[in-house]
Amino acid sequence: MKRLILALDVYERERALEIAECTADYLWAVKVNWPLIIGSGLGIVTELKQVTGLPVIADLKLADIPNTNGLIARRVFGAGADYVIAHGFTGRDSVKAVMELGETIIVVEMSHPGAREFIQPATDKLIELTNELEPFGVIAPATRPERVSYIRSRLKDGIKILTPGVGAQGGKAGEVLKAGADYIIVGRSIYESENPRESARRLHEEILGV
Ligand code: NUP
Repeated sequence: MKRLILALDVYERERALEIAECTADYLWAVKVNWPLIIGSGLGIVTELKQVTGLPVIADLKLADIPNTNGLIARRVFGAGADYVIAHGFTGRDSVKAVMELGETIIVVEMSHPGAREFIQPATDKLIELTNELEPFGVIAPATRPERVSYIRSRLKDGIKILTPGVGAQGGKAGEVLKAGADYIIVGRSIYESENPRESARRLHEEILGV
């Protein structure tokens, strides 16, 4: 089973397409974030889908009023994104505006140290919101497997857990999958490595071994 998501945080179109193509065999999906969209334009979403045949997740972490969230999400889904990531802290109306347009992933806890300041104290409420709205999935921190277990224990069955933070941020694929993650999101450990295909293959093997 494929459970690896490539975080393609490069600016250049050519490089992005090259890395996506050579790692696609080991991926469940490709995630694009602001760096790639700013560097290459929204059309990269469509191109990545064509080149890899994989789902594309647009990690825009939308955090605006419902109207603006909707204006952005409409264009991004229109470009072919299969999933859009939105913050939950802006409230149900803002999240619903994205969910009305397509499959949504809600951030319930982030992976960096600063997430402890404001986001982690709100995680329980963000889980409640998620259980009420039933989106495709949530973002939870691979850097804190114990938090992934906690989030899993509170989240309704069927809602997927996607975890960034493996590799460059210190998280371990095996640990976070055992803690209850459905997918791991990996960027720098793949796209900055000398051989991205080999790095993706190794992570895929590790996933299969769990
Ligand atoms: O909490 C989060 N942490 C995180 O790293 C939520 C995210 N969406 N991400 C994203 O995952 C981050 O913006 C980057 O695109 C990717 C992790 O990349 P890397 O640390 O593996 O290079």
